[in-house]
Amino acid sequence: MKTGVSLSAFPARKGMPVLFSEATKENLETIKRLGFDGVDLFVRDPESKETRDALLGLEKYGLGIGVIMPAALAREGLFLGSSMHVIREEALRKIKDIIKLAGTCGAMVSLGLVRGSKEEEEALASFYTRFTDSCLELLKEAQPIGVNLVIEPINRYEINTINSLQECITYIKDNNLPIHIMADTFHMNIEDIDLTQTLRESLLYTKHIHFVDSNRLAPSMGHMDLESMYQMLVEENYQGYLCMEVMPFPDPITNATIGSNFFQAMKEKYGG
Ligand code: LER
Ligand code: MN
Repeated sequence: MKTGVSLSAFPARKGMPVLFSEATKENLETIKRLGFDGVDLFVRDPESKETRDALLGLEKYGLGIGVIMPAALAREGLFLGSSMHVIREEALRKIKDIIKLAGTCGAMVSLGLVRGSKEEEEALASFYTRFTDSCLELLKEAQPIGVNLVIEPINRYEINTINSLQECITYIKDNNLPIHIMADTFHMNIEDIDLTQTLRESLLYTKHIHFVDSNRLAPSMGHMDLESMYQMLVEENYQGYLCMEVMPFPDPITNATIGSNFFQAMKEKYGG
């Protein structure tokens, strides 16, 4: 297993689960020194200087990129499942550019907040039809260059589609999509029932995990049994990232250090 932290190429807005804001020398040095293998990189413009500099910095420090996170597009009101054609087209155009970027650095691309919510009155099936069309369109870009797309289930207070991991597995199976899953234990803690068992059942599809405690801080700072989950992931030979997509509280270095100590202790006890 590999470990990571969330990093934004741009100054993170307050409230985002971004541990390190901007790919400064100090931040990259800290991430490396604490033993993390890489990052999930939040980008707002794949062609900007800030994004290019972040990629160069990560390469210089020998840090990988697990997933490129296009959550900033959702903030701009761009959604892959929108009922408005122009919005969907613009979201598709921008995510295709992010897929091309991911192809240059061996990363996956997340379809999380950017899938959007269904209209209050409409049936979930109508939303799914639009979102599935968008996924098929993105796969045309992603598959030839070997980029994996991952759907992230997100809790009901942020979005009203694909909230639980169980729903995500069903959606992918029903639509027979060559798409994977990014689980997030913070959202699972709100939406799923038997967390360790559900995560185990998802592993055929799950390629990346946001490994976060109940309060969206580093593992061991909240009340979740992340140790059992870690142990199960070792048993199942999970090879992907465990990424701390956490809030920067009380401050990034304290939070990252606590997480790094947790991963070190788990590795000594269970391997992985
Ligand atoms: C959203 O809450 C989330 O978990 C992120 O991965 C951002 O899309
Ligand atoms: Mn997440």
